[in-house]
Amino acid sequence: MGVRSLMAASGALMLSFLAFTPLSRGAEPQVYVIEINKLAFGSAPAGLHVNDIIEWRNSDIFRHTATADDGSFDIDLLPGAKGQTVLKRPGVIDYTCRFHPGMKGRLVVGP
Ligand SMILES: [Cu+2]
Repeated sequence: MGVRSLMAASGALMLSFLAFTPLSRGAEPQVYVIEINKLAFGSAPAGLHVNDIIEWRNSDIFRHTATADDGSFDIDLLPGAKGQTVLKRPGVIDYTCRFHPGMKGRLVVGP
């Protein structure tokens, strides 16, 4: 590999790095609410980005958790309680309730 193609490769690498840097979005973090009720998570919001916030609200009569499969969050909510998660990195995060394994959801977080 010559110097020229090496420089082109590193330039492309830098561009893809910049494209995936959260600062490149230039938007303020948004807060999205996911309501939990009747033993189910409300639908996950679309268009999530790094630094956005999920506010979990337990409107059910049961205690629930929002527990990420990758360990990135574990929110424990008594009936009527709410809690927040900051999305730290891009990717797909599947989550469940530790008390009710049939409760499932998925967050898709863009850069
Ligand atoms: Cu539950």
